[in-house]
Amino acid sequence: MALEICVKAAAGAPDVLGDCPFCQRVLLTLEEKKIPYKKHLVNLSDKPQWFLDISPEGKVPVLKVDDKWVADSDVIVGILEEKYPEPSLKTPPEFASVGSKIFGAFIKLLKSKDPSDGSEQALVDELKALDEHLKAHGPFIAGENITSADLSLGPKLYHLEIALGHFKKWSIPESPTHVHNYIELIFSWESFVKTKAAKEDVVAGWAPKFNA
Ligand SMILES: N[C@@H](CCC(=O)N[C@@H](CS)C(=O)NCC(=O)O)C(=O)O
Repeated sequence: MALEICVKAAAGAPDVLGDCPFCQRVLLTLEEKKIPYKKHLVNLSDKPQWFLDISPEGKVPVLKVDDKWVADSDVIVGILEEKYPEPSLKTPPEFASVGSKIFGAFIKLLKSKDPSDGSEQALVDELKALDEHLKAHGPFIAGENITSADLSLGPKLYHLEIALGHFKKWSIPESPTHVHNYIELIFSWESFVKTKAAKEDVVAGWAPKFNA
C-alpha cells in the first residue's frame, strides 16, 4: 500500500509541487528506496483544517506511517530507513554532518544588507570545507553511493544556487571544483529531477526572506 505524504504546493498553483527542501529530501528518500507513495499538495498560505489536524505546527513534510502522521524530515527519514532498510541510505556517522552548516550560511548571506559583515566569507568557507571533503571521499558525501546526507544537502544547494543567483547575482566561486561536480551530479540525478521545484517557485519562496 502506498504511503501518504503532505508536501508544499507551489504558491498560486495548488496542483504543482512547491519549493520545500525538506519535502524534497523525503520525496528523494521514497524514490531512492522505491517506496510507493501518494502526495498531498498543501497550500501553506491558506492551510486547510484537515492539514492542521494532522500537523498541529502547520509544517510540511508530514508522512503517514502505520496510521500515524509523523512530522519533521529528520524523524521521517529515520523511520523510513528503519522500516525499509533496502537499499540502505545510511550515511556513516563520521560523515553525517558534512555540509550541514551550508544552509544556515546561505540564509545569512541572502538576508545580509551589509557586504562587509562576513556572511559571504562564512559561506565560502563552508563550501571550501565541503570541497575538501568531496576531494578526499567523493563523488558523494560517503563515497561511491548516494546516501541520506546527499539527499538532505542536494535540495539545499539547489535553493542556494537559485536564490543567491537571483537576489544577489552571486554564484559559487569557480575554485571549489569538487563542489561544482557534486552539484552537477546531484542536480541531474533521476530522482532529483523528478522531485525538484520549478526555479520560479524557489525564487518566489525566498522573496519574503530577502526583502525582510
Ligand atoms: N525541521 C523541519 C522543517 C520543515 C519546514 O520548515 N517546512 C516549511 C516549508 S519549507 C513549512 O512547513 N513552513 C510552514 C509555513 O510556511 O507556514 C523538517 O526538517 O521537516
